[in-house]
Amino acid sequence: MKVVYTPAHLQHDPHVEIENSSAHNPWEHIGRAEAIRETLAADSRFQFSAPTEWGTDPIVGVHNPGLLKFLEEGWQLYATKYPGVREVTPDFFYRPALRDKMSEVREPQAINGRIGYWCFETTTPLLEGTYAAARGAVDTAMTTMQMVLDGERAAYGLCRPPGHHATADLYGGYCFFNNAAIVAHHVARTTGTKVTLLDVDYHHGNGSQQIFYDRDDVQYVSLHGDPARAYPYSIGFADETGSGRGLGCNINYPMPLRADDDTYVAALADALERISAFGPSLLVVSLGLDTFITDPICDLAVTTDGMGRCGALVRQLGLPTVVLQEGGYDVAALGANAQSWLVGLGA
Ligand code: OKP
Ligand code: ZN
Repeated sequence: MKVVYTPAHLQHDPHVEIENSSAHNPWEHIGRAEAIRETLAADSRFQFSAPTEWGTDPIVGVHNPGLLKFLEEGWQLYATKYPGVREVTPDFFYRPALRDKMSEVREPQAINGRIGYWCFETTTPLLEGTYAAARGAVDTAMTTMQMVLDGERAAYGLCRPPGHHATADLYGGYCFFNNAAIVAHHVARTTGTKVTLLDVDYHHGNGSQQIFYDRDDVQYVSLHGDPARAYPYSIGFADETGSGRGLGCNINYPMPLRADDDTYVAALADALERISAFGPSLLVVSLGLDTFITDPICDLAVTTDGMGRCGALVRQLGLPTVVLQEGGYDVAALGANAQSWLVGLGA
C-alpha cells in the first residue's frame, strides 16, 4: 500500500497542552507520527512517498478564508506583541452570545480577540511552524486522494496535525485544517459523484459533521465515544441526522464505555450497510487509533486484532479508499495498530 508522509509535521512541536485545568506535556506530539512512520517503513508491504503541493484552493473549498489567513499570520502577530512567546493559546473566546440582541459578530482587530474568534478551545497551541505543518497535512491528504483517483484501491496519508475537529470557521481539538473534509469535498465537487467520510476516531468529528451537515453529496458516518461523556461533548448524538437536502446523510454511533472488539465491529458492520445504501464512488476514512484499549485519554477497548477486523470489514465494501490519520495517543502501540488496520484493509 502507498503511504504519503512529510517531515513538515515536525514543525508543529508543542511542549504544553492546557487541558483539564492543567498545563502538561501534549498528548498530540511529533512522536505519534514518527512511531507510525517507523513501523510502516520497516514493513515491505508499505511504500512511502512525499506529498506534492496543492496550494490553498482545496482548503478554501471547505474553510473560511479568514481562518486560513489567521493561521498563516496569527503566530507572528502574537509573537510581535508578546516577544519570546513560543506557543500561543487564546485567553479570550469570542462567543456569539456576547453580542446577543446587537449587530452581527465580526472578526476582532486586536490579536487576542482574533485568536479567540477562530479557535474554540485551549488544547491546540499555535506555534511558529504550525501553519507549515498544517499545510503539509493537507498536501498529504490531497496526494493520497490523487493516488486513489489514479487507480490505487487504497492509500494511506500519515496526516499530522489531524483534522476532523476543525469546522469551516474554527480550529481546535489539535486540528487546524480538516484534511479529510477537504478531500471528501474535492472529490465530490470535481467528479460530481457521492463520497462517504467514515470517521472511526474515538472522538466525534464535529468539524466534518458541521461541514457536510446540509449536503447530500457527502455522507458523514462516525463511531465515537458517546458525547454525553466524551469530547467534544456538545455534538455527535444519534439524533443528529443532517438538515435540508442533507437530511439522512449524517449518521452517528455513540459508543458505550469500554466497548470491546465484538461490540465495535458490530456497530461498524451496521455503519457499512448504511454506506452501501448511500452508494458512494469513493470512501474517505478518518482513521483514529484512540479507540485502543490502553489509549491514555479515551475509554473504549478495541484491541490491535480488532483494528485488523475493522480494516478487513471496510475492505469488503469494495470502494476506492483514502485513509487519513487522525488521533491515537498510546504511542507505543500506534505503529502496530495502524499496521493492523491497514493490513486488514489489504496493504
Ligand atoms: C483529537 B482527535 C478532555 C480534553 C480533550 C482534546 C482532544 C482532541 C482529540 N478533557 N482534549 O480526535 O483524536
Ligand atoms: Zn480522537
